[in-house]
Amino acid sequence: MQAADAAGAPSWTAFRDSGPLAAAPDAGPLRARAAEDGYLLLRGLLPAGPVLAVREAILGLCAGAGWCDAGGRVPPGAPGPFIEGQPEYMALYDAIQRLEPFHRLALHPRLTALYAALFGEAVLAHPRNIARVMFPNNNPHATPAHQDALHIRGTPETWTAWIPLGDCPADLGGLAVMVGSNRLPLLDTRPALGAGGRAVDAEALGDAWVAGDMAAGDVLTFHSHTVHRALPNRTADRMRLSADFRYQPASHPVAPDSLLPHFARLTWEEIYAGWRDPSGRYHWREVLAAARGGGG
Ligand SMILES: O=C(O)CCC(=O)C(=O)O
Repeated sequence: MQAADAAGAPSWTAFRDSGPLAAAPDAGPLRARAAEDGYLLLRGLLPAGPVLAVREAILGLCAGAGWCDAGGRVPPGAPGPFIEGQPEYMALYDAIQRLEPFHRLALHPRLTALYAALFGEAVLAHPRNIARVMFPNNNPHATPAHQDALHIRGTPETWTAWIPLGDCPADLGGLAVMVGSNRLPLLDTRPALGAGGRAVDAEALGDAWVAGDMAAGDVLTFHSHTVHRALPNRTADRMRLSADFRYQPASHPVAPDSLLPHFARLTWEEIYAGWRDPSGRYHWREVLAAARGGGG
């Protein structure tokens, strides 16, 4: 158990690793764990290579803007910290959204196989892929406690994959999840600082937080009603990079904006313009057509 602290981070116990369940041929125990805990921590689900390739590409953009060096270390006097919504952040974020390896990572066969096992049917990977660049000492702007269903709508049976882009010790600002909160209804929210801009009253929910160190290739996935929040990035000079990808059963309703680029500042045509390999573009169209009986 970690002690609660002045930065407002909750006390937490360690994640339960469900990696062995994901590797088993029978999906029953994996589904039972997902239904019970509302989250799955899957160590080494992804090979580190493609995760680190996305990290390197994003850090290249950040280094080009002078925010940090190519290793993610913020030098004294560097511009920032910047947060989502600020013009400097959004200009760099547009460049992240154009990165082919970033979008391709969301379609990694180990991710789609995981959700096929969890759902027992065809998987719709939302293309609205999210990246986060969290500066050091961002405490007031660490993502507040929330349920993704508020933003996703469509079907509650949507699961988020939170993937640290590089090794992510808890002190770098990992994610904390409230065990079993997937069984809660959609909760009231209030305006708050940090990604998403709204928070639930987490203190009223108890202290069943789990969190911990994660490594490149680890995946934390959770149900759209599962309450989660970021821990503060307590490091003096390290960027925390992560990705959020979402998946749902293909036969369930989908909100139209889940099929748009995150923040909808660019079109898919603009995002795809520089891609070397055209496969994977508009991947959701075929999945939705098949799920709704229209064929490929
Ligand atoms: O990475 C973060 O700080 C926030 C991730 C998250 O909670 C989300 O996108 O829903």
